[in-house]
Amino acid sequence: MSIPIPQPSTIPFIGNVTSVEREVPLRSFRLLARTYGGIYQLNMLGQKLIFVSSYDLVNEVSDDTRFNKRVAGPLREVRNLVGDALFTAESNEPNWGIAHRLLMPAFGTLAVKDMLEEMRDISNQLLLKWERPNALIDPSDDFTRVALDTIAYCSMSHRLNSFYTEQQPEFAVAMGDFLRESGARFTRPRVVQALMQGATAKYKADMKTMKDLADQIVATRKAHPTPKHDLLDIMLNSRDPKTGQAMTEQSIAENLLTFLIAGHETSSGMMSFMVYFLLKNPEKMRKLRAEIDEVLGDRPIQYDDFAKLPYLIAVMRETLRLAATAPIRQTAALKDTTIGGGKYAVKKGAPILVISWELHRDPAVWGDDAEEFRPERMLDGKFEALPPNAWQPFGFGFRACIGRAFAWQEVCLVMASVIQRFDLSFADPSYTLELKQTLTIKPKDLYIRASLRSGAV
Ligand code: MNH
Repeated sequence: MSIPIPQPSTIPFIGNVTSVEREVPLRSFRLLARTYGGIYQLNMLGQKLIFVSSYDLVNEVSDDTRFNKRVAGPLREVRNLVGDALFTAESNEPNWGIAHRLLMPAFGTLAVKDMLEEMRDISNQLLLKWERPNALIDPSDDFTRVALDTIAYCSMSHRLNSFYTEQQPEFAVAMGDFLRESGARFTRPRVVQALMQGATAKYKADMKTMKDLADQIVATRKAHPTPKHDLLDIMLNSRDPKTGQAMTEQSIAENLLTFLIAGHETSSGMMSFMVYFLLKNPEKMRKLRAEIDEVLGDRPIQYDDFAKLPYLIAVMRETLRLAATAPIRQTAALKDTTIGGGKYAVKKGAPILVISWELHRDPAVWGDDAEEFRPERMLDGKFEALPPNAWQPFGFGFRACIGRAFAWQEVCLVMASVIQRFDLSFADPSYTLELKQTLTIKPKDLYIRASLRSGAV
C-alpha cells in the first residue's frame, strides 16, 4: 500500500503557490525539502508537482527504462523559439534523434580538442580586458561574454564580438530578455498573459532578432561553403547514420540557437561560482595556484596540460556539486508506478522535479561536511567511486548535456589562464552569497578586482 506524498497545507484555488517565492524559487524548493524530506509535492495553480531530492529517490528516477525527460515550464516556452531542437524536443520526436546521432560525435572530446585555439582566441579577449588596472569586474557579465562568443565562434565561425562594446551586443541582449521572459511566462496565469500585449510584442521581436541572425548564418554558409569543419558544416553536410536523412535548414538554425541558449549561462555561471568559492576559501585558491604554476609556469596552457591539473578538475567538480547552474530537471514516469520501495504512487506523465542542489548535499553520500567546499573529496579516485547518479549537474541518461566536453575544456582553459595571470579579490570583502535565478542560477551582485601578477605571461 502506498502512502500520500508529503505536502504543505493548501489554500483553495491557488494551492501551494504561496509556499514558493518568486525571486529565487529554488530557495523555497530547498527549504521545503529540508522541512518535508526527500520527496514532497506542491499544487501549483491546479497542477501537482512532485519534488525529489534525496539520493535514493533521485537514483531511482534516474532510469531511462522507467522515466523520461519532461519538456515543461520554461523549457516549453523556449520551444517557441527553437521548436524540436535538441534541448526542447520530446524524446520521441524524429528531429531529436537525427540531431542527437549527428551531433554526439561532433561534441565528443576529440572533436572539441580541435576547438582549443578558437576558444583561446576568445579567452584572450577576457584576459586583456581584465588587465585594465584596478577595474571593477562583474565576473558573471564577462564570463557570459566569453561563453556566448566561444559557442558562436566554435559552432558557426561567427564572431559576436561581445568584448568590443560596453553594452552586450543586440543579439545577446535579445537572448537574455527572451530567456527571462520565457521564465516569467509560464508562471503567469493565462488571462494575465493575454493582457500583457506589450511584453508579448517585445518577446516576438526578440525572437525575430535571433531567428534572423541564425537563418542568415545558415543561408550564407550554404551559398558560400568554407573548408572549415565546424558544427554548422557538420550539420549541413552529414547524414543521419540511422535514417540517412539530412537535417532541415530550419532544424539547423534552431539547433545553432539552442547551443547558444543551453551553453552560455550554464558555463558562465559555473565560472562565476568557481571564482566565488575560491575567494571564499583562500587555502584552496593557493593550492590550485601552486598546481597551475608548477605545471604551466608562465607559458600558455596546452591540451596535454589538462590531464596534469587534477586539482583544477576537482575544483570544477566541487563547484558544480555545490552550485549546479542548471538546478532543476524535469522527468516523468512512462507508466503508472511507485517509487521509494512501493511507498509513493506516481502517475504516468506526472511532473517530477529533480532538485540537484539538495541531491548534491545528501549526507548519505557526501557526509556531514556536505555544505563545505572541499575539492579534495573529488580527488584520487573518490569521484569515480561515487555511487551512480550522485553527481548529476549535466542531467541524466540519453537526454544529458551534449555540451559537457565543450564546457569542460572551455572552463579549464579560461579558469587556468585567469588564475595563472591574476590575483583576484572580492571588491567587497564582506560579500555574502545571494542567488540570482533565471533559467539558470548565478551569484547575485558579485564584483571582483583582478591585478596582474608580477612576472605573469
Ligand atoms: Mn548543457 C542539456 C547542464 C553546457 C548544450 N545541459 C543539459 C542538461 C543539463 C545541462 C542539466 C539536461 C537538461 C534537462 O534534463 O532538461 N550544460 C549544463 C551545464 C553546462 C552546460 C551545467 C556547463 C557548465 N550545454 C552546455 C554547452 C552546450 C550545451 C556548452 C552547447 C555547446 N545541454 C546542451 C544541449 C542539451 C543540454 C543541446 C540538450 C541535450 C538533449 O536533450 O539531447
